[in-house]
Amino acid sequence: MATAWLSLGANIGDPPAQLADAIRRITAHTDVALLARSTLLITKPWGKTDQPDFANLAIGISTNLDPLDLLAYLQSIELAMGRERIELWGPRLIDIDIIAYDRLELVSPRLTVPHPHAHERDFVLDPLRQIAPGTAAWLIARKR
Ligand code: A4P
Ligand code: MG
Repeated sequence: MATAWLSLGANIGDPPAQLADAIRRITAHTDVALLARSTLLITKPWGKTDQPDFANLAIGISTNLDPLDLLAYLQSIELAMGRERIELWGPRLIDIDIIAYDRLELVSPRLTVPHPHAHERDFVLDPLRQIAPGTAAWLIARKR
C-alpha cells in the first residue's frame, strides 16, 4: 500500500460541488481509500491571473495502484467530469494533480512526482499542511 497526496482545484461551474464529486469518484475505486481531506480554500489564480478565483483542497489516499495507473485513473475522472484541456494554467472544471506518492522521486514523460511546481504554490501547500505537514515540509526542503 502506498500513500498518495492529491491536489484538487476548480474555478468554473460549481467548484465546491465538482470537488466533492471528484473525491467521490476517486474513492469509488476498490484500490483507493480516503485517509484525509483538507478544508476547501478559495485561492487567487496562480500563473495565469486573469481568471476566476479557484476552490482548492488536498486529500490523502492509500492505494494499491502504481503511480502511472493512479494518474490514468485520475485523468479518466477529469475527462468524465468534462475537463477540457484548452490553455495551460487556464480555467478548469476540475484538475487533479498527484503531489506526492510516498517519498518516490520520478521523472517520466507522463508523470513527475513530486509535482514539479508543488513547493512554490500556496494553493497546494496550504491545504496539504492541514493533513500532511511532514510531506509539505519535505516538498520545500528537497528544493532548497
Ligand atoms: N503530469 C506530470 N506530472 C503530473 C503530476 N504529478 N500530477 C502530466 C498530474 N499530472 C502530471 O497536465 C498536463 C500533463 O501533466 C498531464 O497530461 C500529465 O501527464 P494537465 O492537467 O493536463 O494540464 P494543466 O493542468 O493545464 O497544466 P498543468 O501545468 O498541470 O497546470 P497545473 O500545474 O495543474 O496548474 N491557481 C490556483 N489558485 N489554484 C489552482 O488549482 N491550477 C492551475 C493549473 C493554475 N493556477 C492555479 C491552479
Ligand atoms: Mg494538472
